[in-house]
Amino acid sequence: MLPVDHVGIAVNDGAAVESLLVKLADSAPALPEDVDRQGVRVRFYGSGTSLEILEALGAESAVTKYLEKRGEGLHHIAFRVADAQTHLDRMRAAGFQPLTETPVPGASGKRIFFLHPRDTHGFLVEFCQSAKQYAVLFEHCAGLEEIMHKTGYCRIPTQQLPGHVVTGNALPKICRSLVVQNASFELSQGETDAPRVPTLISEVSTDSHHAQRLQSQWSEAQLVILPENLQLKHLPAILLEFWASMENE
Ligand code: CMX
Repeated sequence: MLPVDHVGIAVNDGAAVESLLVKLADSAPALPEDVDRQGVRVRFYGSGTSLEILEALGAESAVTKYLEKRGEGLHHIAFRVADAQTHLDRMRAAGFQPLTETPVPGASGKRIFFLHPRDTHGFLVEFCQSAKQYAVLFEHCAGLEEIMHKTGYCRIPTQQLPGHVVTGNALPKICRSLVVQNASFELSQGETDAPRVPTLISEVSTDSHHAQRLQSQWSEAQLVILPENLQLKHLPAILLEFWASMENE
C-alpha cells in the first residue's frame, strides 16, 4: 500500500485539542501554518505518518462546510507519493475525477490533490508529494530501490545497468547520494574515483578487508558502511536519518 503521510482531523478550535493530541501522538505540535488556498489552518503532530489538525479559515472554507454538516472528526486520509502528477493521471485513467486538473500547493510545501468522497465510498482522499525528496542512485540493490521508491521520498534519477557503478563526474547533478549494496569487492578492486556525494554502502561488514580498502581509497567521500546482515526493511529509516544528518550540517 502507498504510505500514509497524514490523517486530517477537522476541529473547531485547534488550541482546545492540543493537550489531547500531544498525548495521542506522543509528540509536540509543529508550528501552525495557514494554507490560504485551502482555507485552512493546519498543525501537524508527529513525523513520518502524522496527524493533521485542520481549522477553518473563513466561511468559504471546505472545512467550515464540513464542520457545519458533520461536526468535528476524521476529515481525510493522505497518501504520500513520489510524484503527485503521475498519481493524478493514474487515478484519472482509473475513472476517478480528481478535484483539480493538476496538483496544487498544500501545507509544508507539498503538492497535493483530492478525490471527491462520492467517488470513494464517503471518505476524502488526498495524495501528496513531499517537499523533501532525494535523488538517489542505487547500485546492485533493486530490492532497496523498490522499498525506497514506495516511501514517496525517493526519486531515481536515471536507470543504470546492473553491475555498473557510477562515481565521480558520471553522477547526475541532481543526485543527492549514492547507495551501493554488496559492491565493495568490485569497487575496492577497481580504480574508480571517489563519489562526490555522500555514499551509503549496505550489507558490508565494517571490518571487512574490502570495506577498509574502500575507506582508504575514498578517504574524501562521506562513507557510511552499514553492518552485515542488516535487513532491507530497516534501510528506509536509516537513509532518512542519513539525509537528515546531512541537512543539519
Ligand atoms: N469527508 C467525507 N465526506 C465529505 C467530506 C469529507 N471531508 N467533505 C464533504 N463531504 C461530503 C458532504 O458531507 C456531502 O455529503 P452529502 O451529499 O451526503 O451531504 C458531500 O460530501 C458534498 O459536500 P459539500 O459540503 O456539498 O461539499 P462540496 O461538494 O462543495 O465539497 C469537497 C466537498 C470534498 C469537494 C471539498 O470539501 C473539498 O474541496 N475538499 C478538499 C479541500 C480540503 O478539504 N482542504 C483541506 C485539506 C488541507 C490539507 O491537507 O492540506
